[in-house]
Amino acid sequence: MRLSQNTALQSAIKHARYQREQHRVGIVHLGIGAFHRAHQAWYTEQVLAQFGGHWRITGVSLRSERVHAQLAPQDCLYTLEIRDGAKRERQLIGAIANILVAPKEPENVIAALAAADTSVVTLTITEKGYYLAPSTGELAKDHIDLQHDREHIKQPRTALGFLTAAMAERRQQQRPGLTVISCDNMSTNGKKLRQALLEFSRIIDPTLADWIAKHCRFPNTMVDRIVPATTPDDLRHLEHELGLEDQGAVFSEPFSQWIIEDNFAGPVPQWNKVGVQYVADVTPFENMKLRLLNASHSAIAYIGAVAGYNTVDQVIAKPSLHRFIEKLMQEEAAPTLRMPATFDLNAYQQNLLQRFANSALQHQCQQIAIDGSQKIPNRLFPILRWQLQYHGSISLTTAALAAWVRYLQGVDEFGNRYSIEDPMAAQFAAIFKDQRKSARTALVELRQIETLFPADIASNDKVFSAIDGWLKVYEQQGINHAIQDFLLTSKQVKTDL
Ligand code: CS2
Repeated sequence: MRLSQNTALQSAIKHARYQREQHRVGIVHLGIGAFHRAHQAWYTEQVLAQFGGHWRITGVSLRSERVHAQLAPQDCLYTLEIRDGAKRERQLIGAIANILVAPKEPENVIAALAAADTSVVTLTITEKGYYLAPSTGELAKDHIDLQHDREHIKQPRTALGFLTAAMAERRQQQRPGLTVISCDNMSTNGKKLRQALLEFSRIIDPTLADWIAKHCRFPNTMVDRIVPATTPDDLRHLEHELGLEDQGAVFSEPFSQWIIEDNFAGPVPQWNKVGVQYVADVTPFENMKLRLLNASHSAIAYIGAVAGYNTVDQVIAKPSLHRFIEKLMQEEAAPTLRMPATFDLNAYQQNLLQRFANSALQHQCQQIAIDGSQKIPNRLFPILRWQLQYHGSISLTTAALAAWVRYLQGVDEFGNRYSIEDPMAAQFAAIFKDQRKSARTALVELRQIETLFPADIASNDKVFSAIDGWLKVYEQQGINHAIQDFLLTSKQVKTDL
């Protein structure tokens, strides 16, 4: 039997006792994946249960019908299972009211965004959904998707196109502007979204861009919760436990954090009453999360994928790799941060190591490894820049970058092949076409790609000779031994100093 409004009531699963249909939609979410369901929708569920309000969510899939097929047949109800070691906690989430599949019904998406009840839009569209060149931060106006939207603004494909079309409608209907909240892992995500949207809408209609600038707000945010992709095994297991089939279930860790810049265009849910922080400046928290959590994640993912580990917890269970990640955080990433005086940055790092060790999550290295060209500029480059500026160490950051370059070869140290998912995959494939080409030779070619490395980094010989040095030892000894050796010798270097 499938989970639904009717079957849920008879099941043992914990659910909030509010009448779903009495709450109208006030939020439209673009890019509804597992993360949204375990994070923003979970916070919103608590607001609905405790404070009410018209804050249910219309979820929009910008590409596939998958989430619609998962949720629509079960009245958009789903289970959030929180996993901590052997502990499991399950909660039914009812905050999502309906799911729209953008390519099939673009006009309904525009109508939802333009609706009088809608005052908040949230987005998880991943870094590439903003169409900002990673190396320059400029809008890729001529990208084929944006070109399409410029020509067919009433049937757009991208989040920028949908927002532009909806804002035109709102202006025409004399409706208020929206609070548009980016929940993607980019530094100053709100500012970037604003810039991308203003630039794009200006091409369509300069007066519309002015209207958006005047009436809408784009708070910067820091979002955090580790939510691995759901697997068929997870669903089978849950069905066994619930006695109900739930195709929309999501699985996450207990930890959750959401910090939003206090910068709203109109009403927003009382998320601040259920654990969300509204602050004047999110930047220190964003940087902290990107440079400690996400940078470590990327390092773990590339080292792990190359050295033949499947999951984050397997990597972190190896003492030398645990130490390596700890050192990357302590010695290279943390010094670049400026946190409020009362904030315990050390405790934050130790907590991250514990979160990474959560073996119940089964967070795949290959999942985190996706889209490196988009993620690395937000995670590792800022650390490099700071360390270069202050003549600090870049050894560990370049070790992580080298692992990424080695990963792009598409084959692990045991000869197992895997595919590279990245908007720049075609360029990488061209470089690695000759399977005998070493990662060191490829590095020279990668360095020439202007859209990949920003000019200040591309021109820095120190950075590239450090990456090259790592690739050489990875080739000679394998990544595990190379890191072990480094940890032994760096200890000596430190005492020598
Ligand atoms: C991860 C993030 O896949 C990735 O790139 O680093 O999704 C990470 O799990 C979240 O940002 C945690 O909040």
